[in-house]
Amino acid sequence: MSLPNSENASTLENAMQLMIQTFHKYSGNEGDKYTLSKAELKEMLTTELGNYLGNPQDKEAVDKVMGELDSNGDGEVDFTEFIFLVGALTVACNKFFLEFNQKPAKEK
Ligand SMILES: [Ca+2]
Ligand SMILES: [Ca+2]
Repeated sequence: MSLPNSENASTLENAMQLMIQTFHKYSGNEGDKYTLSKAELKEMLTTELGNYLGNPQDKEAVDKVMGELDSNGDGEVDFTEFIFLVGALTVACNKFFLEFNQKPAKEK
């Protein structure tokens, strides 16, 4: 598979490339280069998703996210597991967006 260069890429293709780049920005910090350890996951959640998730400073919150994402139980979050999180959050955002737009204008 060859990635198109970003000048020609569509908006969605750009978004996909950004998801890949974002994952690898954090996954390469320690241990396996291609998976997120708990510390890497925490940094990614705090830095990239702080606006949506709040700051997951307490260890339990990170443990919970890790437990939910780590479907193969290896204690690390791989790219497939990461995309599941992004997909689930995107679905939640879309619902919020639809509800927001369905409200009568005066309630906005
Ligand atoms: Ca890693
Ligand atoms: Ca895993």
